[in-house]
Amino acid sequence: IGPGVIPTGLRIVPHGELTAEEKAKRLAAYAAVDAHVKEHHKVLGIGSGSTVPYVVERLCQEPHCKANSDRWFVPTGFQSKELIVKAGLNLGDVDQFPTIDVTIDGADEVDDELNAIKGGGACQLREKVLAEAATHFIIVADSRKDSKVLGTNWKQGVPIEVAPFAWAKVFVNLQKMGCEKPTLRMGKMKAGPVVTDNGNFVIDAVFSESYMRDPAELLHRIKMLTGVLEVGLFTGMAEAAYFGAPDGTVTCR
Ligand code: ABF
Repeated sequence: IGPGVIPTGLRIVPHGELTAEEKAKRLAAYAAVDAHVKEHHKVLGIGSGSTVPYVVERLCQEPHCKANSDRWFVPTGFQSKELIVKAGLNLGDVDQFPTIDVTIDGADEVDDELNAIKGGGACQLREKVLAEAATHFIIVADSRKDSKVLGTNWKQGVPIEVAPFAWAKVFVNLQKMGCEKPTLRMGKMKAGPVVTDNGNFVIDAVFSESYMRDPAELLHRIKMLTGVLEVGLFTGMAEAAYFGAPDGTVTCR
């Protein structure tokens, strides 16, 4: 590390022999890059989570991706910004590139119709902006994320980014709406709430299966609550999802 370079401790991908789970993530990421990133794509959205580093790893294997080329990379948050910088790629932002060719991102759960729960990493607002800005939005995940109905495997609830001064009001709104268990997400030391890259709080809202079966309607209802900035339900956005499995296979839907 040279002068002026801040060590964040963030690695692009884990060192050493990968676990079966990590290999599954890498398979999904490589398959998505190979199928959807074309040489003429000049602006790529880079998502968050532990699967996306393998997307960056694969992109770095392509000579036309490296810095000084005319390809730009737009991050969904602090982690992906670090990935881009550490990989030596051109860092861009959505205000420079409001239209993105391809965004590749992880997910917490994906249903049969490619609706997804996202925001376990508290980046759902920027993730949704980059998904919506993209001509092609692609999800990469390991096979545990693949389910028929959202909420089957991801028990933490729907992540909702809220303005800090409005969190308690939104909390009560969610209870009245039928949310079984809203929780203000706290930091690891429980000393205070998690604060997003945008300076907001996150409420994780558990809804019963009857609500989760219609994620577009649920999204609409939550989004109407004043103080809600974004909801981690991504409905009708993904063009494809890649699921890597520990047996070395990849399923694309
Ligand atoms: C982001 O990272 C989030 O929307 C989601 O919460 C999480 C998935 O991470 P991982 O790939 O580590 O499961 O994509």
